[in-house]
Amino acid sequence: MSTLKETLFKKIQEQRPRTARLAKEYAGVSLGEVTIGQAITGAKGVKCLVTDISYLDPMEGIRFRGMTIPETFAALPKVPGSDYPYVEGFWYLLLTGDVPTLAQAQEVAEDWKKRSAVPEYVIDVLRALPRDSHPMAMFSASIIAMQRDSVFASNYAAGKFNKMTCWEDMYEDCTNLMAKLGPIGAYIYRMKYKGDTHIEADPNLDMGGNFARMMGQDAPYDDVARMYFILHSDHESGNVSAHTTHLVASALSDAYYAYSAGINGLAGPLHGLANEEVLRWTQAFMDRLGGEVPTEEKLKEALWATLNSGQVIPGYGHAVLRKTDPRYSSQREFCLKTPGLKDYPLFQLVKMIFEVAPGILTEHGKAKNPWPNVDAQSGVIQWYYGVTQYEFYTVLFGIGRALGCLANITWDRALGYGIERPKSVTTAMLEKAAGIE
Ligand code: NMX
Ligand code: MLT
Repeated sequence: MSTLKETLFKKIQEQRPRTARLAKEYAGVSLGEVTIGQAITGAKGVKCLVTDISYLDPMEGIRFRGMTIPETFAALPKVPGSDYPYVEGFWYLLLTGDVPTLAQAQEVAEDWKKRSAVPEYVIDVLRALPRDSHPMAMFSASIIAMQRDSVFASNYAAGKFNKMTCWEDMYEDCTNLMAKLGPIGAYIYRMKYKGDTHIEADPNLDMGGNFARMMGQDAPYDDVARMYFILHSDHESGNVSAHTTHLVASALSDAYYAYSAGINGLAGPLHGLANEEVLRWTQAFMDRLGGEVPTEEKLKEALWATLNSGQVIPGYGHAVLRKTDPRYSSQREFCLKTPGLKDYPLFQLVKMIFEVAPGILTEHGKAKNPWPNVDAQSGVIQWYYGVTQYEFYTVLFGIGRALGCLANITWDRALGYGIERPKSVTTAMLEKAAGIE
């Protein structure tokens, strides 16, 4: 049986001539124009990034290596005794484009276990931070602290940089990081919210199982973790966390510099922090109603009040999607099929918002997409299983998002993508292009 790294190398060798041919013979082919609007409002729709790891169709939603979310969950080998796949097998899929066998997924799981110990100095860094630091700041700090262990940076400093083989160092860094992020997230959680008590990993468990264990959560939280990490993994390359990671890595910065920067982008309320904001919003609203599920009228009033105060409705809208996010639908299905959760008041409210908010956003007339995104549905599941500290939710997103970001920067090195450097123009140049005197 070939290892993941051997299979990846084979795929890289197959892919390189395709990329080289496009860059050499077709570099001048246009992929479209850039408008003034795109230059001012965040380059939305500008086609200037390349990835084969996932693709986002505005109407269909995400496909991982060509597979929809239900197809991905169905195809991947499952953890024994669970209906959910190995996160490690999903990493294999993202990196190679092949669905692994059970044995291949388990081999990755064993490899991650060997790499999963969190260095003592990371614990020291976390403990030195004020305990009320945001968990995303703690998460980012722990990643950047590990830069001293970068295989890529150390070989580069030793003069061993080679364009054709440097992907291997990136692969080592990314795998080391991937194996440690779950334990680091769980450490932060228990340090901040569980009286600084900690639980050791169990060598018999997979990544999702160990994350649940180290969080102090019983089954089925292991399945929730597996589902979460896979659903949040990748959303093609233009989203803030993936793009930031890619951008920073394009300077030949190593995976630690790149992903801690990606995490900093994920921490913004328009991006990953929206899952925290959704829970903040719904909880504050429920509190005002004394914990009762509101009437539709009261809900409409609250949504309008949010909009009229100039705030966004968190968890709704999207830069690319123009329909309900299939990651939202997947988590909604999880809630609907889970006894207890199905009738849980907070889920009832989330369901009600889904029925009401798109109509209000349409009437409001600003958002191009009135439908819910992944963040509108993720917090309620955590809350139900007792993870009620909603400022922690974006860390969960960040553990999952690493799968996509780190698979992408491994391929960036393998294909030798260039340092990113778009051109800026001045306002006067825009006015001239617009024909404004
Ligand atoms: N509530 C109120 N207004 C909205 C919303 C919303 N949910 N979504 C978009 N708008 C407004 C937006 O602020 C903008 O207003 P203005 O012209 O005054 O600047 C206008 O509608 C046009 O924005 P769009 O082109 O539809 O959206 P854009 O692509 O700029 O931004 C989001 C996309 C996702 C940042 C935006 O929809 C939003 O702020 N949503 C709420 C926050 C959220 O859920 N973020 C999570 C995204 C997913 N993730 O996990 O990263
Ligand atoms: C994501 O998962 O990154 C978000 O949905 C935002 C995006 O795709 O732009």
